[in-house]
Amino acid sequence: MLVELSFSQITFACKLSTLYFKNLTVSWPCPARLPSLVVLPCWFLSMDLPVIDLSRYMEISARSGGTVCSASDEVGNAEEFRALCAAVSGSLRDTGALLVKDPRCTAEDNDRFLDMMERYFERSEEFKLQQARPNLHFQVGSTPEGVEIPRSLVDEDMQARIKSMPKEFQPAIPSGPDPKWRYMWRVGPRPANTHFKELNSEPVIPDEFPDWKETMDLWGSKMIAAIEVVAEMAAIGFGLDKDAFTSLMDHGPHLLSPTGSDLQRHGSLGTVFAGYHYDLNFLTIHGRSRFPGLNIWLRNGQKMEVKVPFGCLLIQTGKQQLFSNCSTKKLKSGKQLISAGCFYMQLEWLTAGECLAGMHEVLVTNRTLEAIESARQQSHSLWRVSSTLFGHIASDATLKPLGHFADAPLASKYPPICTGDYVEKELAAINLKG
Ligand SMILES: O=C(O)CCC(=O)C(=O)O
Ligand SMILES: [Fe+2]
Repeated sequence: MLVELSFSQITFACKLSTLYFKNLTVSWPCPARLPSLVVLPCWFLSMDLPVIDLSRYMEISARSGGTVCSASDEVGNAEEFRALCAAVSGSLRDTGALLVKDPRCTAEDNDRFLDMMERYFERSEEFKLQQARPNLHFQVGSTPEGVEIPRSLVDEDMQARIKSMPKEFQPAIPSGPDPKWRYMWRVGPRPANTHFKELNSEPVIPDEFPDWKETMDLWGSKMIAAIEVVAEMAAIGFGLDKDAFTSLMDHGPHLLSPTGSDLQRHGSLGTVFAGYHYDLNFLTIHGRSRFPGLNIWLRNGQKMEVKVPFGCLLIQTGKQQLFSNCSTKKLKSGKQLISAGCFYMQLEWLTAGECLAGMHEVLVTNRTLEAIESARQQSHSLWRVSSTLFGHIASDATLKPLGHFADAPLASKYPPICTGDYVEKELAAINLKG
């Protein structure tokens, strides 16, 4: 089977694969030599996502005192630096996802976190309900199964879009709320003053888990450190100031948010743990899960089963990313927005050429079944735990078109919005805020 790729897709794919396979030397083909439309086998599109090693960026950045690409930089380094940043922003824009390697986020730390969360989710429902905080919109502590409603169940526009997709790329249609538990652990400093107290509440620590705080903070802070580097690289790649995103993330309500799915009870092929949705935050990072099942959709509409290579982290764009690029309609005063459908369409329209929120779902696939079988044989836990962290923009910060995006012809139609207002509306839409 053959597919047609546009010139820009080819150029970008060549850049990524060159970066990936040539260990980040910058030697992709001269665009002028590529024909304007090329026909390639479809495996080309279904190749694994590129892996960006963050350590090179960190090294070059540290050597140049943070003022990278200045005249004093070695030319080769400056080129490599720019290429790395362009690969990050390009992948986020074109696929909504990115694989990174960060030497600070070790497999040992990830395993320690997974081990503890398996022990937690294996506890009784009664125990876990003690940590639920519905009055705080479940933004700290546990969220029981059957509470979170996937966007695709309530958003008519999204449903129409799903129906219009080619059959092989359509997501599984959930029939009700997600049968997954979750734990929300707030990571990083909280703001001294905020209009959004529920979004920035004290963390909840379950009894009988003496290592809880240390384990969660260790893994959570490492994941945030990785997201911050990606956010810097993306900003540079998009032609914005290096700190354009990270300054807005400062004191954000970042949440280490592992999901916990009971594969003994919900382990049959096709069971949907997290129905087709986008994440409402800025950037999401996923460490390892011991059970596969995450599907993502690329910008071209293609569905891809994610295989995160050992030691790598998956980054996905969330909705706030889009706001940062293109802003939105006014919310503070009224109801007019996040009747999600129209909102989604506006963003899609506005960001043609820029980022889209990464759509994804989690379900029991054949590979999940194989992992269940193997876990059974080795008497390992049958709870599927995700190593998910939601990186947020600070609740009291304003989302608006940044830098040159403010000069986009349509920017004036989209006035600034307070992040906390936006988050609360989105939480209401997925049944987490009453
Ligand atoms: O369980 C997972 O692997 C990811 C779940 C997810 O998409 C989410 O928590 O938003
Ligand atoms: Fe998600």
